[in-house]
Amino acid sequence: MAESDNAVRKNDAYPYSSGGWGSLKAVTGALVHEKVPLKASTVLMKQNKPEGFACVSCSWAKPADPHTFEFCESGAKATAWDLTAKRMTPQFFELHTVTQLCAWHDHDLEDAGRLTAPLRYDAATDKYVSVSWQEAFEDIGRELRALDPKSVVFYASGRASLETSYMYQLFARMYGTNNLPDSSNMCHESTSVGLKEAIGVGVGTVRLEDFEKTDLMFFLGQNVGTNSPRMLHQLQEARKRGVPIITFNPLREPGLLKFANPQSPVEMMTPAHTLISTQYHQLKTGGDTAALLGICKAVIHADDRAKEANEPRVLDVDFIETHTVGFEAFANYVRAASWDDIERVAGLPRADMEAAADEYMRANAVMAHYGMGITQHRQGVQNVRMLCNLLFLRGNVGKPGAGPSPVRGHSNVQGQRTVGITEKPELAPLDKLASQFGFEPPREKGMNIVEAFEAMLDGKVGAVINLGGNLVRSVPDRMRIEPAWRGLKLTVNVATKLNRSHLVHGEKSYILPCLSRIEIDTQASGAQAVTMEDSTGCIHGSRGVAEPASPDARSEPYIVAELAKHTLGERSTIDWDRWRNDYALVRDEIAKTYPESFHDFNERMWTPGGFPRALPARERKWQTKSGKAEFFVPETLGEDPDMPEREPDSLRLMTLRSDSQFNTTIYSHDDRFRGVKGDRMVIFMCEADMARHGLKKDDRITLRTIADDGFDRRVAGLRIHPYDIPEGCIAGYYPECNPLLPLWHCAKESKVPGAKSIPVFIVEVNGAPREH
Ligand SMILES: Nc1nc2c(c(=O)[nH]1)N[C@H]1C(S)=C(S)[C@@H](COP(=O)(O)OP(=O)(O)OC[C@H]3O[C@@H](n4cnc5c(=O)[nH]c(N)nc54)[C@H](O)[C@@H]3O)O[C@H]1N2
Ligand SMILES: Nc1nc2c(c(=O)[nH]1)N[C@H]1C(S)=C(S)[C@@H](COP(=O)(O)OP(=O)(O)OC[C@H]3O[C@@H](n4cnc5c(=O)[nH]c(N)nc54)[C@H](O)[C@@H]3O)O[C@H]1N2
Ligand SMILES: [Mo]
Repeated sequence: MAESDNAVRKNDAYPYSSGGWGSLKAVTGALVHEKVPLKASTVLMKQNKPEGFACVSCSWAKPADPHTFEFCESGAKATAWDLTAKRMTPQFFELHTVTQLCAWHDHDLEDAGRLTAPLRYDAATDKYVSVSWQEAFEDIGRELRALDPKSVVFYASGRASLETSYMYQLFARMYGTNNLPDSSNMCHESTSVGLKEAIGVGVGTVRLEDFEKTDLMFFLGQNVGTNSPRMLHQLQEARKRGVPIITFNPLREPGLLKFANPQSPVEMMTPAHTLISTQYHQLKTGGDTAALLGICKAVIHADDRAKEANEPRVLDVDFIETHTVGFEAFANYVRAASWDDIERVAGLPRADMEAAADEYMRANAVMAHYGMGITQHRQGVQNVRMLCNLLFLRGNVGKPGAGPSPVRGHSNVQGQRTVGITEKPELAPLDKLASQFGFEPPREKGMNIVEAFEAMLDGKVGAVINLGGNLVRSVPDRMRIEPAWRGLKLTVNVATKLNRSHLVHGEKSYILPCLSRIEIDTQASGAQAVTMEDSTGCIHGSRGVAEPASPDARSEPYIVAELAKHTLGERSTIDWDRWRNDYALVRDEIAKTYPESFHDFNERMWTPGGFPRALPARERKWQTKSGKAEFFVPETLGEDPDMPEREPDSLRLMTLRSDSQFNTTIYSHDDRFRGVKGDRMVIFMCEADMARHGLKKDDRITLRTIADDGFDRRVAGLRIHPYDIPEGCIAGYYPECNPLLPLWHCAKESKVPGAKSIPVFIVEVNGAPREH
């Protein structure tokens, strides 16, 4: 298919391409709004630089030879949000009861500024009151000792450093539980499960140098312009070499169409834009398995013909024979699959999938980038396996310029798993930890997020310790979760800013204010640095550069060490004070636990571009069950089992991010890329569906989830915003739409909530009921 047909169309009337002047204006606006002193804005120059600090926004790779401004609009907003001059002091809490604060918007809560001192909930006054660190640690330790460790959940929200994370998992395990869910459970867990089964490592295999060697990139269900904008640098370089980019996304996302680089004077001065996607396929949400199957079908068909005609083979036969198992079963399944079914489920014409296959067959090295559009489905793991099937057909794993590339979320979410934050005992080196620290770690499986909240609904959870995060807002089924959360005995929140989860507190509740990693962290042995792992498996040092928000805030390693010390007491052989005083000692222990990836950790942590962790699949060593890369026969074409296909009025709701939020942190109510201003209660719908449902722009509707479990899940006041999106699919914002997402509507293998395909009906329009 010709480029112009399915790439950028002449009438793509989007107000902005990603980057460009709009982006620079937004950065300046964010700094001014936060009253960040001009001096502090020079902090941005140290963002993602060797010897500087690792951005607190996304986890994209940090190059060895960074651009002068190695930050993006999203990263600058996140930095400004942390460096804000606004403060939430104990005096603030004297003026407001928790009940009053519950009426505040999420944006306003965080916008009130950084937390400055430890706080404890006081039921008599319904206020958070000041408490000393010593008192807080002692009381939390006492409470935890009185609870059954199996009823305590240790959540981690993907941002905390490798040092903090390693200490945190040791603390939980010495205390007696593997209940270590992290944000990955709602995010790329489908990757951790799917890639592990397929190629033997649960993470992507591409590195930055691969972008210089690739011939083709797929982009599935990831919104690069908003959620990992620094990656646009690599995409743009590749596009300049003529590398095609084939995108599969139901929405026409401006950030995936064209790019003006705010750091290139030429592109800023002229209307020239680089085209990002050379093919743009607007499949139905949940249609990825079918679309990928269609591409595989075209490729296998071409190979069958080549074989018959004695022409050069299309498949990488050598790779398939030497390195894989399960090819024949997969190929037979693909040959038997009907194009009619594929087209129906993918919502794409056969010609689109053939056009993608044609490019794929021409390319020698192919990468596949993907995000939440793939993983957050009932069939999320299957989607990941299908992507691997496609890559295996032409040997696109473990060679330069090729491989699966899950674009991870939080800045250290991948690293937290690497150093033992996992509820799955088989993924943590328990024997090693046992001998290194002289204790008997629990061996039974801990709870992931969905399991933890199911247990909470059953009254089986006593306490939740939150190392960051805002679970009351980020998990599914908010209306059921909030009352259950209120029933907890203890909630402990290590946080930079106030959020809803702190207000929906347990019987006892603490807020422990921590430093942001942008800030200078001084301990007894001097200034400290920490480390993180980026999306490409490279590990970087990060040193804070700004003055701490408050002399009374503490670093995350400090807080975790004190919590462990006060909870474990004599039971722990670890000298937590020494670790708290000098993080280099923690890195030495990480190196002992994981020598393959972390040997000489302290010496290597400042390697420009980071040092790579071990990734056997990159060398075509497959740590899978069979010892080979594993093809997979899909169970279904990808249909969501909860989606009533035959209900004419049902809609599939995907919940996604605007360009002015970082997860539950809402920077503003605008979505510059999608042309939305001042409102997040929005539903994106195509004109055909608007006509079918008799709706006009700006009508307000109420959505209700289709489920027969006896719960009435609805969200009202959603404003119709016409958008280029396939029929039957609608989109709204996360977390506003989370009350619609049932807890059980998740991938069965990974338990990632199906946030991209919620079956819903319209039950009200402008206040008037509709029959269903
Ligand atoms: N500025 C900013 N950066 C962030 C974040 C943030 O909130 N703000 N969050 C961070 C985190 S934790 C994460 S996990 C990542 C998330 O980054 P993404 O993976 O980009 O997540 P989403 O914004 O949820 O949107 C996913 C995209 O998937 C598309 N999509 C929806 N359903 C389907 C489908 O069925 N198939 C396909 N092919 N596409 C689909 C949507 O149209 C959207 O473009 O970003 C990280 N970076
Ligand atoms: N419907 C729907 N639901 C989703 C998603 C979706 O796409 N749709 N996406 C899911 C995904 S991918 C994710 S990752 C989760 C995220 O879910 P969470 O991890 O629960 O949420 P965050 O919004 O990242 O957490 C924000 C809070 O972290 C605290 N914080 C910020 N910086 C720091 C720091 O440096 N240290 C500490 N200790 N605390 C800090 C602040 O108090 C802030 O309020 O949500 C998931 N939920
Ligand atoms: Mo995420």
